Amino acid sequence: MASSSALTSEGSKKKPVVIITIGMAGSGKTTFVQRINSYLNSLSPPSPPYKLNLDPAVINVPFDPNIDIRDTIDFKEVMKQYNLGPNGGILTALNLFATKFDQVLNLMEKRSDTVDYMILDTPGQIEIFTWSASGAIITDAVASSFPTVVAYIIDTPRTAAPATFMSNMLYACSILYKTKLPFILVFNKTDVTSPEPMLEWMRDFEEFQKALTSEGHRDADGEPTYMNSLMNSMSLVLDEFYKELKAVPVSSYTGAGIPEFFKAVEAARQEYETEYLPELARVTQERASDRKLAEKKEESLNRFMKDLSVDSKRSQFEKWSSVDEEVEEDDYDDDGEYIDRSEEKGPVPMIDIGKVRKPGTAGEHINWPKP
Ligand SMILES: Nc1nc2c(ncn2[C@@H]2O[C@H](COP(=O)(O)OP(=O)(O)OP(=O)(O)O)[C@@H](O)[C@H]2O)c(=O)[nH]1
Ligand SMILES: [Mg+2]
Repeated sequence: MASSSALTSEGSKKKPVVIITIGMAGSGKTTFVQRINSYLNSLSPPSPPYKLNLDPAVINVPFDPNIDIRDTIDFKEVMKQYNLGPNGGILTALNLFATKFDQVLNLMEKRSDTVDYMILDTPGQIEIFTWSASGAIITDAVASSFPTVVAYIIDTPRTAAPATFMSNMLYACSILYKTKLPFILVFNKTDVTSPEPMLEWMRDFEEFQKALTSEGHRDADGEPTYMNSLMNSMSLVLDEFYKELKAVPVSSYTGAGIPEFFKAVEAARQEYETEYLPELARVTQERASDRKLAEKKEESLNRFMKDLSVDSKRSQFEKWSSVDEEVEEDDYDDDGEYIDRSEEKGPVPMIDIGKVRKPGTAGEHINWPKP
């Protein structure tokens, strides 16, 4: 049942928000989905989400998915049949699933009146979803039908070092620019490691510089190494990126931070409506006018080709008809017999030599070669 916050100003039901969980292998995506699922079920009134498992290789799913890729595709069979390794198998399974995604979207549309959230759990290997055609197809299809937000799950304990933090952020940055969707950085596993230093690095560029320096990226002369310079420059780029983002610390184990995560999701819904949707409409219109222009070009080209062929037919015809006219009076021979020219090939101008030789005609004085 839809909660009151899920109603539009006209009192009708708002579309559910789709949360796509993406993150490095083992960052806690599946556990996070399970945690938000139990949180939504514990609300009063409960708001059970619609859950999709897109990981074909997972053995145990702790939540009960409404749609499970494993029901339609046997990932081990895909590996066998296509002679693939585990990652190729997962990628091919996802590609096969994407070909039927219109049906999945129909099922989601059917349930959209009864749920407030739809959650997608993605495969462990992040690049399989983020850099594959099928990942893009699924993301674009969902985002063009529902308000959609990417929850980028960060393994906080494994991201505590400045270098790993930066590479994780660069990855997040690339996904943000690829999907252009509202983006939430979810610092998971905060029960193990506090994300505070990392949040400080995001707020204050100089703090990150300090952390880099204390890591000791200096050469024998005490000068920063090329690695340090590279990281310094990249951190400047990322500084811009951080301004676009909301970061929420959570623990999928204890449930800490989950209500804050849903506040960020509500803000992301607004962002989707004010920024993503108009951009989507603009791109769609641009594509439609590009298509119209291409159609118009093709149409005028076709017309031109048609005219050209009509012209060439006409000129052929005129050639023939002028010849006909020319020989009209010569269609009969001297004995009044009709000359059968059916064996003549093509519009070769025909001259009745016999006639021009006749005395008193135009060719009277011509010296015709004697046979
Ligand atoms: N301490 C702690 N451990 C967590 C938390 N969330 C997940 N884990 C553990 O992290 C490990 C990986 O969790 P998963 O939920 O399977 O991670 P995943 O990102 O779905 O993994 P793949 O799908 O294989 O990439 C498991 O051992 C979890 O128990 C958390 O908030 N705190
Ligand atoms: Mg998982």
